Amino acid sequence: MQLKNDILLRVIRGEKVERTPVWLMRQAGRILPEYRAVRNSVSGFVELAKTPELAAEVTIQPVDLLGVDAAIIFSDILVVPEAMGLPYQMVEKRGPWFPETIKDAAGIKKLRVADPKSELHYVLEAIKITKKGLNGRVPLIGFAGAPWTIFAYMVEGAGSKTFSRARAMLYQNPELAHRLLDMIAKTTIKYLKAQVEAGANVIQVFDSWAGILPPHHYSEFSLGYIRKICEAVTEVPVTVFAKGAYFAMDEILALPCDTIGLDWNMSPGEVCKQTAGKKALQGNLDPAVLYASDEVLVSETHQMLSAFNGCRHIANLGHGVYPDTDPDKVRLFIETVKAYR
Ligand code: 1CP
Repeated sequence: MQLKNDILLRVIRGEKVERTPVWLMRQAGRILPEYRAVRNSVSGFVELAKTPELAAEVTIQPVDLLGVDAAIIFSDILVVPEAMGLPYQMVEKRGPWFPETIKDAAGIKKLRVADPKSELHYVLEAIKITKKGLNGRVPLIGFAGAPWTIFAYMVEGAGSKTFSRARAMLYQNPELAHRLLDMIAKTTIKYLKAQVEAGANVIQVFDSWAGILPPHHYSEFSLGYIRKICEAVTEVPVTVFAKGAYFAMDEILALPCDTIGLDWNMSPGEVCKQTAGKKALQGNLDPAVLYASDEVLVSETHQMLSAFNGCRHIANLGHGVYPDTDPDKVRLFIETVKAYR
């Protein structure tokens, strides 16, 4: 189907655009009272994500209520470990928790490379329903975690400031770590290809915990697997968002992907020069700017937009929108981007 608003895709393809496209990481859910209402009608996040009609409804909400230029499918990166045989729970106000974690070869032996058409059918169904509901209004972004970030949760068992157990395995048993990373990467490739087949127009790979690795480990245990994903998913453009990985920017820019996501510690001007127009850049406003006065919010947004001047830019935050952000501040951010020339 022909998209009515394809400005995001045009920037990615390197075509001329009349303004900067804009969407927000973690825009589906979190901040909208309309999301809360749907979320409260079920037992929790997992039931919501596994009910395709409802997942589609909350995916479309920010398009109607905020005016963003793309939708992102409502799901989580942790559906992948579950599909491989390691289930998670979402603990209210605490985040994800895995009753079992991967400690040794015996743990890996119990896992499988998942078949997304059966184990992740609910996400694919949600994508199909979302596409119908969007009716071509904006593109739909599919996503997955980068293998390193998924590995970190599977070994650690929950969110962590240090992910010290996950990082310990890289020193104690690198061969085992590679075996697990390889299984995650294989599952992720099948899963992303299935998302594209179901209707995703763009794919984003979230390496949320890139920044906790030393550079040599980041090259060895993360980038190689992201590269495999980029090489395999050729049907639609791929965005790589590696939070905190400014130390690896040269290698990230050399990936066969279309767009690079920047967090707010990264310098748009420098990366812009380095890309030399070969890739689109996405980001990178500090999400805390959305707590500022309207005046400061507008001026910070203008500053961010001008820092990307001269390169192909998709406006976004440098990480997910914080849950206690006022939706009116989000609207002001979006309006400011759309009005900027
Ligand atoms: O954009 C959207 O809101 C769509 C849905 C979405 C996405 C893209 C959710 C729903 N999660 C994600 C990605 C995700 N999940 C990432 C990558 C992006 C990022 O870095 O923010 C990560 C690291 C997770 C893992 C996760 N899931 C966390 C973080 C835990 C930690 O280590 O600190 C948490 C708190 C969740 C729960 C979750 N995921 C999504 C929602 C709506 C929620 C809240 C659960 C609830 O409503 O009870």
